[in-house]
Amino acid sequence: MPFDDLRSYIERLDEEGQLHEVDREVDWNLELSHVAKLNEERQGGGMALLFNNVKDYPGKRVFTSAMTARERLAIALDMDQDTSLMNLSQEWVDRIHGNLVPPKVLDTGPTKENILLGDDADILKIPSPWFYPGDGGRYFGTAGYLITRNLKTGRLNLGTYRAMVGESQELCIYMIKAKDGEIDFRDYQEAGIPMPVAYVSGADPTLFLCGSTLFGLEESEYDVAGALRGAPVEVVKAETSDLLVPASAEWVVEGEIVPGETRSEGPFGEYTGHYSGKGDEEQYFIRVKAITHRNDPILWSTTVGRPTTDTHMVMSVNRTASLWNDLRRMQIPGITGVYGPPASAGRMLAIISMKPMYHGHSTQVGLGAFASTTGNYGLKTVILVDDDIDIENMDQVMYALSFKYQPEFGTQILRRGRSTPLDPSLPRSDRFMTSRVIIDCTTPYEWGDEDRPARIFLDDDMAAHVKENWSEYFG
Ligand SMILES: Cc1cc2nc3c(=O)[nH]c(=O)nc-3n(C[C@H](O)[C@H](O)[C@H](O)COP(=O)(O)O)c2cc1C
Ligand SMILES: [Mn+2]
Repeated sequence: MPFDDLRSYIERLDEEGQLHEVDREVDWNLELSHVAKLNEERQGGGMALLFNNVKDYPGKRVFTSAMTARERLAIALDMDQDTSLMNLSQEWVDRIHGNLVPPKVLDTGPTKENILLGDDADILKIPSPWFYPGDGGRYFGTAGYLITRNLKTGRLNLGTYRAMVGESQELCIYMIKAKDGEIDFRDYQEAGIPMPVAYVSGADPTLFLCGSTLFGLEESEYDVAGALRGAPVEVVKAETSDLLVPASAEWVVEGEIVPGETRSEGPFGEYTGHYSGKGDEEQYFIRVKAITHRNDPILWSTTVGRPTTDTHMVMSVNRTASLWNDLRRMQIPGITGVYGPPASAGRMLAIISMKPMYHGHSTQVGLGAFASTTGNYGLKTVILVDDDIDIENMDQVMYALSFKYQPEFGTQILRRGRSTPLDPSLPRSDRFMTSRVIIDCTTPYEWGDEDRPARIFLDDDMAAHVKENWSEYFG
């Protein structure tokens, strides 16, 4: 059963023993984020946390650490809690491949329980945390998403872009160049009109999962989320525009981004484990016109920062899924597994297992990954292994790199690919392009039997005999 809202997800986590409520007062200034982060860094990803008592904000709660354990991601996707990350991605692909479910428009919903307009729409009323000491401000938007409408096609986009609290009615948005929201804004800039936007925190978790996934420019995350959750997303019209927002959203900040207007944004402790920017970067910002929220609202936050955070886990699952889906659409045969591990935020490095079937097949898979919608953006390393390697097991991947990889013919370097401006391996002033490498650990298809290494297997009969008599050897 899909979740109707953030609360039903939190309730389910509680039933499964995955939730801890923090009743002690915590300061939104560093303390809350540090409790969350140190909790997340415990073995197994800690617990999901519901902060019930945030300094200066009685009655307003903050939810963190939702996805740092695989079990909680599985619950969000209504899957068995033992499912591995790669298998969650595989299920994701199966649910959305060739399937779109448009949202259902309702007359009203819980998000309209409180409507703040004009000067009342003050973002300082939201208990946004200050995360890391070098950050440039408090961040309302971490586990949320910006909703925009394409001026020409009418398509609604949900994009997870961080949002920093500026003045009481200004919310700065870090929308990296050529993200869908930024491309939408180009048409408004050309027409010289403001772009209506809504920033959402706290609804069905699949919406956040989709907001941070790279789909095609034409695709609406609402339609994909409908397919992923197996039911239409319920939405209502925004107060100040014709945008549609989740009917159950805990918080919605509405307003507009005005062409030509920017504010300084950041730095922010990012998922690369480094600060992005030095506080000297100008970004677009929302002129806030309205805020709607539920009674006793819950702000959904994530710590971002060094691995492993929600960002790494979520992007591991959704980037693996979208890369796998892209490769499936390319109809490249023989791919048996795709995995972007959490330590790479699922996106800087991908491991792909395959059965080479023809000359040049493994090169095709490597190039296909880099040319795909997902891999084209920021993917730097593709490791290819034979299908007998369990690619979620890093010991096995290290084994393949050690024994099956030959640097001379296993390495192909590519140049001038699209990079992310957050990549700390590039100089800060020049981060839009990156080099790439295919590390091919598969046994070359063209090798004949003479050259192929013979793998060791146990003798089946003897192994069965030993297992049968196990206790006699070890009893
Ligand atoms: C927690 C989290 C925070 C993110 N913050 C940003 C951000 O500040 N700016 C950005 O451009 N992308 C950010 N991303 C990545 C985008 O969400 C991702 O590229 C997504 O595809 C954007 O949506 P779009 O493809 O519709 O543009 C973030 C992802 C996560 C999981
Ligand atoms: Mn999009």
